[in-house]
Amino acid sequence: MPTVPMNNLVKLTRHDDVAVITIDNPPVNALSPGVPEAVAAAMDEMNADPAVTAAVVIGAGRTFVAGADIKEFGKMTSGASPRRTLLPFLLGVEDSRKPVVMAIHGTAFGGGLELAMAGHYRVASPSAQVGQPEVRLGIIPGAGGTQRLPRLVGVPKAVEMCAQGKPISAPDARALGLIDRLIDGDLLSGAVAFAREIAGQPAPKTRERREKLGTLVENAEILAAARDSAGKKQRGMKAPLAAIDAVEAALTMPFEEGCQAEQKLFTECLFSDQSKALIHIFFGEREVAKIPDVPKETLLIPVNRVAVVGSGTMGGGIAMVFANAGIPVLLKDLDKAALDLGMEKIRKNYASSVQRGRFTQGFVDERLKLITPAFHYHAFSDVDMVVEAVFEGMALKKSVFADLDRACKPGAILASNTSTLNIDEIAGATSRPAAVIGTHFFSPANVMRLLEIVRGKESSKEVIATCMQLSKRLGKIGVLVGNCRGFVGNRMFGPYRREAQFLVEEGADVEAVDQALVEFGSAMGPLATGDLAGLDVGWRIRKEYRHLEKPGVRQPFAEDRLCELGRYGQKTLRGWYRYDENRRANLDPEVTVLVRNWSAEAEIAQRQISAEEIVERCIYALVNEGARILGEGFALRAVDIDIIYLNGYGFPAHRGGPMWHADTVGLPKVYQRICEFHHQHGELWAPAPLLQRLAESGKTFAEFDQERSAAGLLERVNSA
Ligand code: T1G
Repeated sequence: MPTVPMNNLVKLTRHDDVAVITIDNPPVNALSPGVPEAVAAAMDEMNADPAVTAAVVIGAGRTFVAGADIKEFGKMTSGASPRRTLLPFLLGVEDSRKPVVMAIHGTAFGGGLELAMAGHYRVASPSAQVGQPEVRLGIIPGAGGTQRLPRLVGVPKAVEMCAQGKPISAPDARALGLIDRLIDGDLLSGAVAFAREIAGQPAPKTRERREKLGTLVENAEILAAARDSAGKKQRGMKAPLAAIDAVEAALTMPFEEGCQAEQKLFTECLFSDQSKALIHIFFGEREVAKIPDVPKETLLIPVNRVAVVGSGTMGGGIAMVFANAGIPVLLKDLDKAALDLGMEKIRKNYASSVQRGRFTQGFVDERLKLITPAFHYHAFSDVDMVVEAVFEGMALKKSVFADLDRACKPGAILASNTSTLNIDEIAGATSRPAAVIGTHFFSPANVMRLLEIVRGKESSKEVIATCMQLSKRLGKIGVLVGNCRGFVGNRMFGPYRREAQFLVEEGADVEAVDQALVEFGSAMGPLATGDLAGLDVGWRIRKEYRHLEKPGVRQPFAEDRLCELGRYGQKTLRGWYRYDENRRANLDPEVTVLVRNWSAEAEIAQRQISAEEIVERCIYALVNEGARILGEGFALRAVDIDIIYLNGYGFPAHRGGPMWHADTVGLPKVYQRICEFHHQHGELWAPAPLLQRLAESGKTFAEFDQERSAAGLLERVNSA
C-alpha cells in the first residue's frame, strides 16, 4: 500500500478501495498550520482517484485531533481566526464527492470535533471522548461547531456541551447519534470496513440537516435555563454566554450566516483578557509539572501501598484521595475511638458523594475496602509512602517522624501534610532526610485539586519526581514549592487576610469586604473563608509566632479578639458571620459593634472605603508577597503561583491568577499603588524588590518567567 506524505504532518494511504488520511502531529494532532492544508490536498487526491470509493480520516498516536493549535492563538491579530482557515477547509471535507468517515480514538476536542462533524460519518473506540471545551480557554467553537453540533445532537445537548465545555464519552455520543458506530478492537480496520459498507451511499452533509434543531420557541426554555446556569456556575465568564448565543443562531439563521455570527462572538472572546488568562492557565497547568533540575527520566519510586497518620478531617480526606485512585491505604490514629470517628467521617463523605451522583455505591464500596484502620506502626513495614496528617505542632510531628523512621522500610517516602512548619526541621527527626518531603493537601482534601509539594534541603530527586507524578495519578495538580514559612499559598494568604481585617478595622463593613472580592470573581470573600477554615487555626499559629512579630508594626487584632470570645467561625456557628444549622451565613450586627469599639480603643480612624480599594488592598497584598516569594526563589515561576491560587484558594480562573492579573492591570500601576499603600500603611507594604525591578523596566511576571526559562536560569526552588 503506497504511502503518500502530503507533508510531514499528514499521510495518505490506500487500503484497496478505501483511502486512509492519517494526521500525525504529535503530541495531540492539533490542527497546526500545515495540517488542514495537507488533509485538503489528500482529500483532493483521493477524490480524483477512480479506484477509491470512500475515505477514512484518523489520528496517529494516542488521539484523534485535540483541536486547533492553541499555541497559534497568541500570534493571531484581530483579522485572523480559525474561520479563515478551518471553515473553508471543513466545507471542503463536507463537500467531498466520496463519503468521509472520521475514526476517533483518544479525544476529538474543539476543532477536532468540528472536523469530525464535517465528515459524513463518525466511528469511535468506546474509550474515546468528544467535546467542545473551548469555553475553558475563554473562547467558543470557531469553525462551525456551534452550528453543526445542534444539527447532530439537538439544541439542549449542544448548548450544554458548548457552554460548559465538558466532554462526553463515545457511548453517550453514540446514543445521541453523534457517533454512527462504536468499534471494539482495531479502530482503523473497523473504520475501513465501515467505509466500505457506506461507500456509494449518499453522503449526508451535517450542515444541511435540521431534523434535530426544532424552533426558537421550542428551545426558549432550554436557552433561558442555560443562560441562568452559566450566570451562576460560571459567574463572570463571558464565553459560556457567547456559546449559548452562537448555538441559538443555528435556530434563527441559515448555516453560513450562523457561522458568521459564531465568528463574531469567537473573535470577541479570543481577544478578551479572559481568554488570555485562561490560555495562560491551560499552558501553566502543564508548565508546573516541569522541574528544571529533576529531569523527566528521573527514576520513580513505585507507590502501590500507602499509609496516612492521623484520621482527622485532613487525614481522612487524604486517605480517600489514595483510595479513589485505587491505592490501598492504612489509616492510623492513636486509639479505636479516634479511628472509629475518622472512618465514620469518611463513610459520611462517601455517602454524600453518592447522593450528589459523583460516585456510584459500587465504586464507594470498592474504595472503602481499600482503607484499613491501623493502631500500630507494625503494618507500616511494607508501605511505599506515608503521609503524616497529625495536629499542626512541631514537637508532635517530629515524634511521629522518628516513629516512621523506625517503622518504614528503606526507600519509603515520608511526607508531611504540614501547612506551615519547617520541612527540614521535621526531616531532622529522621535518619533519612532525603526521603522526607511536604505534601500539603487543601481542605477538603478529597475535593480540592491543589497539592503543594514542599522541597526540603535534602529531598531527593526521585522523591520529588515521584510525588509530582503521583499528584496526577491522584487527580491533583502538583506544584513544587520551597520550604519557607507557609510555603507559597499560605504565606501569600496571610497578607491577603491581614488586609481584609485591616479594612474592617478602618471602617469597612464585613459584607462589603467579602462582596467586593466576590464581585472580583473569588469563590468566597476573605472573611467568610476564615469562618469556613476556622478563625482559631490562624489564631493558634499567630500565638505560636507572636515572638517573631516586629515591634511597632501594625498587626490585625479583630480575629484574635473574635476568637477570645469563642467566635471561631462556622464550627462555633459564630465568627465574622452568624450561621444557622445549615451553615448558612447571616450578617451579625454584634460584630460590627465589637470591631468599632476595638478600633476606637486602638484609635484607628474610621472612613468610607470603596470596593475598588478593598480589592486592590487584598489582591495587591497577594501580588506583593508573591513577588517576594518569586524573588527569593521559593516558587519556580510566577505561573506556579497562579496555578496554586486557582486550585487552592478559589482565585477566579478568568483573571488568570494573582500574578497574571497584575500583569493585565500593568505592573507600573500595581507598583505605584503599592507605594501609596506603603506610604499610608507603613512597612507591611514595602514593595517587593522584584516587583519594583519589573515595573521600572516595563517588564511583566510572564516575561520574567519566559526569560529565566529561556536562559536556563530556572534553578531549584529555594529550601531556605
Ligand atoms: N494546541 C496546542 N498544544 C496542545 C493542545 C492544543 N489544542 N492540546 C494539548 N497541547 C499540548 C500541551 O500543551 C502539552 O504540551 C501536550 O500537548 C500534551 O498535552 C477552532 C478554536 C487533549 C485532553 O481545548 O485538553 O479548537 O506541555 O499534557 O494530559 O473551534 O491536552 O508537553 O509541551 O494536556 O494527555 C480546543 C486541549 C482548542 C483541548 C490531552 N481543544 N487539550 O491531555 O496531555 S480551541 C482543547 C487538552 C479550538 C476551534 C477552537 C489535553 C488533552 P507540553 P497534555 P494529556
